[in-house]
Amino acid sequence: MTTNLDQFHNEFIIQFENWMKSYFENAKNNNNFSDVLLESQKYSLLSGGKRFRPFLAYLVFSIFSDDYKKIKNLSLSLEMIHTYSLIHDDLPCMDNDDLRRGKPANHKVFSEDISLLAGDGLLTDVFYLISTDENISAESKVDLIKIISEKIGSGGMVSGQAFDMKADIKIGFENLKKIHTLKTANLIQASAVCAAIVAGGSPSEVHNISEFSYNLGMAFQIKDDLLDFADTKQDFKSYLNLLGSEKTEEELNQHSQQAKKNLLLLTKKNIDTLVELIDFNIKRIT
Ligand code: GRG
Repeated sequence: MTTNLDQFHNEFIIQFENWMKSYFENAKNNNNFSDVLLESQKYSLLSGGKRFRPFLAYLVFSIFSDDYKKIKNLSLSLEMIHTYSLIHDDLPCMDNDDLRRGKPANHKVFSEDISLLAGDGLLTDVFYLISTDENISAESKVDLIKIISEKIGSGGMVSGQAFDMKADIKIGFENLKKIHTLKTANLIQASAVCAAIVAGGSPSEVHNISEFSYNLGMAFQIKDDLLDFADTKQDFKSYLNLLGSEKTEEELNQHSQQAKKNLLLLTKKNIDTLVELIDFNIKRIT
């Protein structure tokens, strides 16, 4: 059976692939772009991710507006930030992973220097894309730049990674929750909040979307822990290790239920796809 969520996903994928294509065409026409840098960025951006963050932005936007060109640059930016974080996360000085999505990690195909620069470029280009977006207001641009830099910068995702790198076996639940919040929930929350702002949501709507997406972001990471555990069973920086499987499932359900309650506070009627996304996360297998 095709669900509402499937329909939105099909529409989104078509739009997103077109947006990505035009992004790369523009980049290729810029003589200052290094070919190998662009190839390295392309390799990771086009290597089969779920596109969860831009899809969430698309769904949030859709409850307010259908003028999707307004979230083109935001959607690309969210996937570029996610991709930069994965390229850097796989580097030998970080998690030292040879594989990503079943394929050689970026630094295994290109070299460490190019991978590092590919990530730096993706992150920096986000701020160019947003600040030069002709479809959104100057006020929204400033809001987006503020939210994104706050959520993924030194007080956000980057410190989440630093805490993660320095964590030891005595980590404790509260510290792990903080790492999960900063490393994962923050970007998911920024994706939804920025989409609501671009769509013209009121301050109270943006607030509800923020609460919803924090809970969805935590549920996403807890589900990730459950999937990783099924794979490797050995990471001490995992809810499974600290809480056991029953309590971890409970945490997943609690955050998912709370996310649904946050959505119900929105006066918008068409929230079903976001509710379906919460359920999709609970059941996903990758
Ligand atoms: C500044 C050196 C430096 C690093 C940046 C690397 C980093 C900060 C942060 C790491 C962020 C990270 C790897 C978080 C984990 C989040 C997570 C659950 C990733 C997997 O996301 P999915 O499942 O992946 O959406 P796909 O493959 O579907 O795109």
